[in-house]
Parts: sequence; structure tokens; C-alpha cells
Amino acid sequence: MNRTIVKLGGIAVLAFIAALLVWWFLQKKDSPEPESFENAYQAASAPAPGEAPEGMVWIPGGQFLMGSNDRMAWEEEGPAHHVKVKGFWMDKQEVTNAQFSEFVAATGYVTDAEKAPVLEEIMAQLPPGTPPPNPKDLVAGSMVFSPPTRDVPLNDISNWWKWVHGASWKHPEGPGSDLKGREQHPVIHISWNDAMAYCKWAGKRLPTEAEWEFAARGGLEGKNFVWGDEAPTDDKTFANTWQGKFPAENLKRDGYVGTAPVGQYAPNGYGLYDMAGNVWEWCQDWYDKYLYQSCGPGEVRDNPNGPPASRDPSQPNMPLRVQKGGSYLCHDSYCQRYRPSARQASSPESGMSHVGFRCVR
Ligand SMILES: [Ca+2]
Ligand SMILES: [Ca+2]
Ligand SMILES: [Cu+2]
Repeated sequence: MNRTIVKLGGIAVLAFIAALLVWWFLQKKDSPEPESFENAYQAASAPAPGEAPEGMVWIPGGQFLMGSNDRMAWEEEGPAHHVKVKGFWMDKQEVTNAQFSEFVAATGYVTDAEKAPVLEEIMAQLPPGTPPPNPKDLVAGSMVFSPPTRDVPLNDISNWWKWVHGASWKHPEGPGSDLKGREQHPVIHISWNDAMAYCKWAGKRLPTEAEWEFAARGGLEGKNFVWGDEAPTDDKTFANTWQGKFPAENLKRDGYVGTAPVGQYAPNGYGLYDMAGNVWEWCQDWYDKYLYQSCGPGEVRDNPNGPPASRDPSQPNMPLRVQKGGSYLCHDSYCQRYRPSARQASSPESGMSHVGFRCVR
């Protein structure tokens, strides 16, 4: 064998190894980051206690980093801290209009949005001295996203939220609108009370905020998004969020202007759909904006189920429950709350056209 052939053979072997490496790297890139599921936390997680109830998936529990210190995070998301949760079952999808219809048909349940608000109850939640609402507004209704036709200042949400008489889960945009063709969309205009009632009827409950966030992270540790690190853009979407210039221009590059049927986008590492976007999801806990700031260094919170009462200086007299996950209205230029650590809160009596829920047990 002459030296040239040996040399060429060597180059061929090297080229083969290089090709193998490229192939291996591409394979790895395509797979849903399996190395993240092998993290140390997984060791503490519990195996599923039997067969999955219909529509649910086992969330193994374990220890994780809750909240975020990232520059994208809002004040209420930090500091990140260690939390342990036990294993539990979770609905793979947001509760749909079809499912909520079954509940109402079986129980005759009337949602908060279908009942006229009581003046005394409203006034008790507003700062003293607030003028009472116009009596003609004391009729059943709900807040409906009503986009302006041109750019508006982003510091006044009344530019895009309108109180619509007669809006409810059955009439999402008010009288005249209905659920035809939207059976598989998430139910909206659902208050925390309504969500609690549904879960109870279904033999389930609402998740705690810690359970919800653990589940949303899908086994990934400390990532900004439920799918990993890549931020969505107007050209690349991972969930039903907003593309374009909020709130006047909705490019619907993800296919939907408003809610999407549940399960249209890739699931997270635990097989859960729409843990980012589509609709906000109620959690069981009271909302304390500064809850995480009381966490001592090295402290591990064990199955926390929220503070004893809510606290948010911007709404001092309003009791507030937690919502997670962001919605079809969330955009990079406005709130970026389609991240697992993001949190917002609302009074337990009020639903809106971008708020729904799912249950656990
Ligand atoms: Ca959308
Ligand atoms: Ca959601
Ligand atoms: Cu948002």
C-alpha cells in the first residue's frame, strides 16, 4: 500500500467521523432537549400512581427553580427560589367550551358574569372615596377585548378593554355572539369561583401556582419559555400569542386573532398544551405581588399553596387570585407574560375574554 492511499484512507475516516458528529449534533438539536429531563431534580419525583385519568397527564413533582431573575421578568417574578411539589395529575388542555357546557347542563350552574354585580360588593373592593359606578352598568356582563383601530397609549387598558353587557362564556363578545364552531376553544369569561365550581364537579381542583409553574416548565430548569430559551418573534411563533403592534395591529401569524382551539401548538416536555398563551389560567392561590421576596437564602418552599391573603399596592382593597401563562394578547412589545414565571391576578368574581383554566387532581 503506498502512502497516498493510506493518507486518503485517513482523510476518509476523518470525514466519516466529522459527518457522524454533524449528524449526532443535528439529531440532538431536533430532539426535545432530553438532557434537561435527566436533571438531578427528577430523582426526587414520584412515578405515576396508576393509569392516567382521561385527558390528564402525570406531573412527577420534584424540586425546581420557581420565579425568575431574568431581565425579561417583572418585579413580582423575583427572586427565583427553590420550591418542591408533590406529583399530581393535570389536564393536558385548557377546559373547553364543550366541557364547560356539560358541567352547566348537568348542574344548572350560573357563572359570575351572568349575574348582575351588587353595588355594595363592588364598592367594598374600591379605595374609599371612589365614585360609585353608573347604575346602568350594574347589569350582568364581562370585560371583552375590543381592539382600537389605531395606536393608543399603552398605559391605559381602557383603550382596549370594554365592559360589555351580556358578555359571558356563552356569548363571548356579548349578545349576538355564540359558541358555534368554538366548541374546542377554551372557555372564557370564567371567574375563579366558576373555575373552582367546575373542578369540584369534575372531581378535581385548581392547581397551586407552584404546581402550575412546575408543570409549565415541562422538566426544563430555569428557562424563560416552556419550550426552552428561544424568544418568539413575529415570524416564529410557539404558542397562540400576539404578533404585530399591540393592541391595534394583530398579524395573527400563529393562525389566530383570538382564542385558538386547545392543543394547536407543540406540547411541553410533560405533554401539556397551551401552558404559554391562548388563555390565562386560574390558580388556587391568593396573589401576593411580593411573595418571593420573603424567601430566605437556601430556603426550599415545600408544596406552597400561596399566602394567607392577597397583596398588591396598586389594588389595595381588591382580593386577588393568581393567573398564569399569558394569553393570545401577550406580545414582546407589551407584557411578555407568555413565560412560565409570569403572574398576574384578578378578583375571584371576574372573568375576562382572555381568562380560562384547567384542573389537576
Ligand atoms: Ca394569535
Ligand atoms: Ca394557557
Ligand atoms: Cu399579556
